[in-house]
Amino acid sequence: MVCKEVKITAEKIAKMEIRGAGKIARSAAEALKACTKASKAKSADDFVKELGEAGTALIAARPSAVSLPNAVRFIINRVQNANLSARKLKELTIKTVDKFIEDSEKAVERIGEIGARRISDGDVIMTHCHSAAVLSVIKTAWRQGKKIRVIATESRPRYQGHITVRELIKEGIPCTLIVDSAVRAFMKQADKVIVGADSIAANGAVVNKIGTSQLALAAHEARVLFLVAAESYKFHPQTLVGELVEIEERSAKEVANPQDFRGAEIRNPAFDITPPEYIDLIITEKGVMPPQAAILVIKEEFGWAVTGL
Ligand code: RUB
Repeated sequence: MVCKEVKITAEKIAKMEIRGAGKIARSAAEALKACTKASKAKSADDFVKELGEAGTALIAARPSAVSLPNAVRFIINRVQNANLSARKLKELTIKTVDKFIEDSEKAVERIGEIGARRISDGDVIMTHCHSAAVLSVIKTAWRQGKKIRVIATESRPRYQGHITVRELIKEGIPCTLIVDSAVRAFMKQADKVIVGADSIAANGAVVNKIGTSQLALAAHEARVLFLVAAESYKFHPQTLVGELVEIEERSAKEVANPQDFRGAEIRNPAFDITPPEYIDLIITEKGVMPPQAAILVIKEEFGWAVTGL
């Protein structure tokens, strides 16, 4: 039986009331903290079991964003490997969650600082969906006085592009909202494309909102730089041992009312994969790197022994 807080968070993640890879990870960590505070476990074994069950329920909520299992494992691995009493383990869990959240927020800020160095005065930046890491880069550059403009796709079917545009308007950044199918037509106006990531595989391929790979293709054709902004916990350790990133397929009802199209199949994959050949740079809190360096990040973050994860 998982605690109420975990159930509520898992449900909110599944329904996308909590969304965006970074936010999903931090909310899952918060849920583990709430679960720890509510735990009545008297023995260390019982507590670790409870935490494990909570982690499994959270991980099952959305499959494509590796930030979610990475966050859960970061916390549980530390607790599991500590030989402490239940009370001490609970204290350690809370501390580990707080550290994860603090580091994750700092990473977004640092990505903003590093990424902004790649933005020039006058740049037109195209983006897709809504990514906190991307907005950190754009806002930092703007706050540095760079006169930039943003072209944002609406990102059907859930219109996360609207969230991006509202955030840009609030900041006073000039922006243009376009339909997803206008990407190629507007690419000529762009100097750079910056997108976020839900998972980055060992070969440098990036899993992000459906349509990202079309932006990459159009950017490649128009010789526009294609950048990805992502924290290092969005790199996927199991891809090193051959695991494929599962692409989440969401309800057809998000696309259209199936009753109106009886006899037709309606598909709704939430993410797609952009191959490394179409990516110029990945901006992480640790620095800017080509996608081919993904394997080094995975090695540094998770070690080679990922099979036991
Ligand atoms: C969101 C999405 C974002 C990444 C990165 O998809 O694809 O680009 O999650 O976001 P969804 P962030 O809306 O389906 O969750 O930089 O905020 O972690």
